[in-house]
Amino acid sequence: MQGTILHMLRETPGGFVSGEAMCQACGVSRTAIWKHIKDLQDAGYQIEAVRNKGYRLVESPDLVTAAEIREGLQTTLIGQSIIYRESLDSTNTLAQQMANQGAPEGTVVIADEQTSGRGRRGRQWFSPPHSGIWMSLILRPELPLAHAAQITLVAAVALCQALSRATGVKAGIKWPNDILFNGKKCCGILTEMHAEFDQIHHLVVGIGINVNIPQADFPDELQSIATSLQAIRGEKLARAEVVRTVLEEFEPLYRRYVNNGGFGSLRDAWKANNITLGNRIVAHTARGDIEGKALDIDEFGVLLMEKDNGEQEKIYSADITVFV
Ligand code: BT5
Repeated sequence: MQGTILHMLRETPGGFVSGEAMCQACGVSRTAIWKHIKDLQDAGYQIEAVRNKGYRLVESPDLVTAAEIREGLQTTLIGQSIIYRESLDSTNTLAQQMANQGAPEGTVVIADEQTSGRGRRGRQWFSPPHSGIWMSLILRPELPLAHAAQITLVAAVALCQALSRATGVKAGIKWPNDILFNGKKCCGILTEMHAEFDQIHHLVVGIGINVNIPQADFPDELQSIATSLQAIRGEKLARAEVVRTVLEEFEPLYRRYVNNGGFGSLRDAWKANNITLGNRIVAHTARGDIEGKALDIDEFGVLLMEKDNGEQEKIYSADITVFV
């Protein structure tokens, strides 16, 4: 209902919407409308109420609530259900629970802050309040297990395109799960999965984007390696709008991944957005560090590198350092 009220206020920019019109649209009493307006004001919306005129939206806060994200969202699958919480330990944890309980494909779990945001291999993800996008997508692709990890690469293409669009500055993908601007990380992806036999039961794609974090607000250990959209663009961005851009870029790529049986058909798009291939890299793998040149990525998303002794090596899983 709050979504309907906000929508009506936004449809009349600068003007008043009568309480009566809201009552009719929502099918509730004037008192109920007034209560919702109070709740919106408490959440930070500046709404002016004038007797005999109605309500006017003066200013909206930068929120990532379901109502804010839905406003004008152009997708038909991803984000049809949105679960918002002010604070969560990790959106991936709640998304996993909800997926296990049958939440539909395309469900988005999003929080204003995370108290235990996580990266890969038990690392921490800095997720302060009011300034980032910390969200998880629940997906149920009907694909064999072998294709599950490729979803990280699909999401990376979508994010790279979305963040380039949002800032007007070209972002780049560092294999496998980082989006960088000028060599600094602004977004990371954490895919977790649940499989039964050889089939994917569900995937949870966790996405962290630093949006309105001034460079000085990153902790010391992230100062030289992290950046935010605000730092790149030179001004704040509306987080809900960035979420919509991400979901809208992701949906068609996800459909291609599902309908064409994996990452192969997105390989060219990945290559067009990557900053990994052609460069010297060190792959930090479970078997130790491997140095050489990143040559190519295959249709399964595996990185091919040429070692300094001329031998070729396939990298399935690693952190990499790129020397540009
Ligand atoms: C990642 O891991 O990059 C995956 C990050 C996924 C975060 C999202 S937020 C929503 C969802 N819920 C979660 O709990 N997680 C997901 P990895 O490649 O392991 O990188 C982690 C490393 O990035 C850390 O060890 C730090 O060095 C660095 N780091 C931590 N926070 C950062 C931030 N906000 N921005 C840039 N770098 C960060």
